This record gives sequence, structure tokens and C-alpha cells, in this order.
Amino acid sequence: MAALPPVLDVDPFSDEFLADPYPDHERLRAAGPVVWLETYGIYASARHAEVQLALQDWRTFSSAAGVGLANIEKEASFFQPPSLLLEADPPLHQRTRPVLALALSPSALRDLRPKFELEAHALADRLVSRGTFDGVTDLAEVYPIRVFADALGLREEGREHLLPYAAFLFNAFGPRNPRFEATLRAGEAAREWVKRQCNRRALRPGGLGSRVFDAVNRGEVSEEEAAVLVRSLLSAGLDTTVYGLGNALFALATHPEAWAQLHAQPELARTAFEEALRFESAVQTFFRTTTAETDLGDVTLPAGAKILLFLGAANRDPRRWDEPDQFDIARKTSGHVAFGYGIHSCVGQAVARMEGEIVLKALAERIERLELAAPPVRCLNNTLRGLASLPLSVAPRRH
Ligand code: QZP
Repeated sequence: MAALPPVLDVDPFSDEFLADPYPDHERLRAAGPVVWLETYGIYASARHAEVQLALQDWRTFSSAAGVGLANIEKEASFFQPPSLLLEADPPLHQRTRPVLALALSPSALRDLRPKFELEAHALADRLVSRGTFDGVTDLAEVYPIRVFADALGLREEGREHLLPYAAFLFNAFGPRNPRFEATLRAGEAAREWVKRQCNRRALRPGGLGSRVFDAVNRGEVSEEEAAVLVRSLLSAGLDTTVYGLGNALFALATHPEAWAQLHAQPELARTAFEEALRFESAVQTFFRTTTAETDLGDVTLPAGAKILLFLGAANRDPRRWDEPDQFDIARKTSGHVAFGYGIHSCVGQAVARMEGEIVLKALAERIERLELAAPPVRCLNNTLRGLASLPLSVAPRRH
């Protein structure tokens, strides 16, 4: 029988919550499968089963009203025009998604891998020889921008806009709070630059971006639509991996037994990165909007309701995971929702995994001990969880 949801006064976009969300995640999961957050007048779920059910049922839990707090059918979207992927339902999504899926296909990735490895090895050599470095500003922010922006075919000039753009964009999925305001000015300037980079002529021929425009020649999308799809690569493809790599390094630097295991077996790099995604999910939350009255868990939601899905909390739900708060690079991580789930699950996840695997493997081969050199500094964002700084000291492998 459907019940009224428990009412919580938790603000998931407050500094206190974002600095350490895990105690509140437990409160949210314990309160029920679906709760009501009175601060914003929204439903929310932090349990794995309900998060997965909602993501699976795209007809009822729609993306077309936006995946942020704002209902973009009533208010303006951050994106002008809206994303043809993230903020679209079938049938539109069925036409646009394959265009990016093809650009990011296994064969496209096979071509990219040697370059990604070369860059990782050069960067790892340089950083390890220094003995201390910042895992975020010297590595996590450097590597994806180099390899992914190169792969996309972006010009070198202006790449400093990419991170402020993403900081603004991911804040914009939340409320118009001071954190959002603080990134607005740099974000708007960056948005103009990003827009200009999404034209066919701005992109290096043969790169991933230009590959998206091949779909115009095949008659699958219009020239304007292709530019908006290239924008999706720029929006979703950089900061997510920056935060994901930083979080993985943080977890490994604070779990010496995990590092020892990875150093002994660098081929565990791929599963170590996967466990880091589960343990500290870079994308913590996004929303869906109901298209009809529906039951989820023990609650009846009306049509047109926003529901906040806590991916990071689902990835630590004890109903789904043994010892969820333990970082264990040998665990079976399949079923985590760090890349989402269902028709909208991350179209670039193979690229992200390749970056994570290659970077962690390059470091594991060179570093025997990885430790914090000073306390890390968190970067609070309405959607992303990650660090602004991660001072590391490394003991190189003995020969
Ligand atoms: C951002 C787009 C975690 C997601 C919200 C990241 C993301 C995905 C797609 C787009 C933007 O299509 O613009």
C-alpha cells in the first residue's frame, strides 16, 4: 500500500552535506526507499534498488524536463539549446545517442589507446622523478584535458575555459545557491568559448568532434544538431574524469594495502578505478521528472514531480553491497551506478575507464609507496564530488 514519504530537512546542496555526504546518505537510505526533501519540495531516493528502477523506467522517469533541479519545460535550461542527449527522451534520444556511441566506439578507442598510453607514461615519469606532486593539479586536471581534448580535436588556445565551464555546468544542475553564483561569471565566458569550438570548422579533421559531423553527411542529424552533440562531449567528458581520477588517487593514497596490491599487480588498475568510482562517485546525483503518477518503493509520486537520485549513496547501499564503506580493489563492482544505468548510462564510459586504467597502471608500475604529503583540499560542487588539491609523496619502485 502506498504511503506518504518520510519528510527530511536535509539539504543535499549545502556545504556541510557536500563536505561529508556519507552520514546523511545513511540517514536518507534509512528513512525509506523514497523520501521528501522539504528544502526544495522534491522526492529523492538514496537506495540502490529504487535508483536503478527509476533509471531503468525512462518512460515514467523522464529526462526531457532536465536532469537538474529546474524543470526546463517551465524554466530556462543551462543549455541553450538543451542537450539532445542528456535532456532528451526517445524517440529523439534514439536518433542522437548512436551518433556519439559510434564516435566513441571500441574501434575508435583502439585508435586512441597508444596516444593515451604515451601521454600517461611521460607524465608519470615526470611526476615520479619529482618525489612529490599534486594528484589533482599536476595529474587529474592535466591528463584528461591533454588526451581527451586532443582526441576531440580541440585547439590548444582557450582550453583553460574547460574546467570553469564544467564547474558552472555541474553546479547548474543544483539550486541557484552561492556555490552556483560563484562559478557563474567564469562559466558564462567559458560557455561562449565552448560554443565556438563546436563548429565543424573549429575541430581538427579526423578527431572525435569532426567524426560527429560525419553523421550529418550520412543524414542522421542536422549540422546544428551535430554541434550540440559535440558540446555534449565537452560538457560530460572532462570534469567527470578529472574528479574520477583525483578521487581514485585519494582512495589509493589513504589505503596503503590497496596500493601495495596494485603495485604488485598493476593489471588490477582497471578494477581499482572501477572500485574508486563506486567508493567515491564523481557524479553524486541527478534528477528525473515523472511523466505520470507512479509508485516507487512504498510511495506514490504524482505526475510532473522531480526526484533526486543519489548515485553515490546507491553505490554504498548496504542492501546491495557487503561492507560498502570499505575500499576494496578486488571486489566485484558490477552493478554500481556511477555511470548511471539504462538508456542514458554514460556513452563515454569506455573512454573514462581507459583513462583511469592507463593512468593508474602507469603510476602503479613506477611507485612503491603512495602517501598524502599534506591534507587534501575538497572542491565543493552541487553535482560532482572531488578535490581541488591532493598533495602526494611517492617512493619510486626499487630496481
Ligand atoms: C553532462 C550533455 C553526469 C552527466 C550529467 C554529465 C553530462 C552528460 C551529458 C551532457 C552534459 O549531453 O550535454
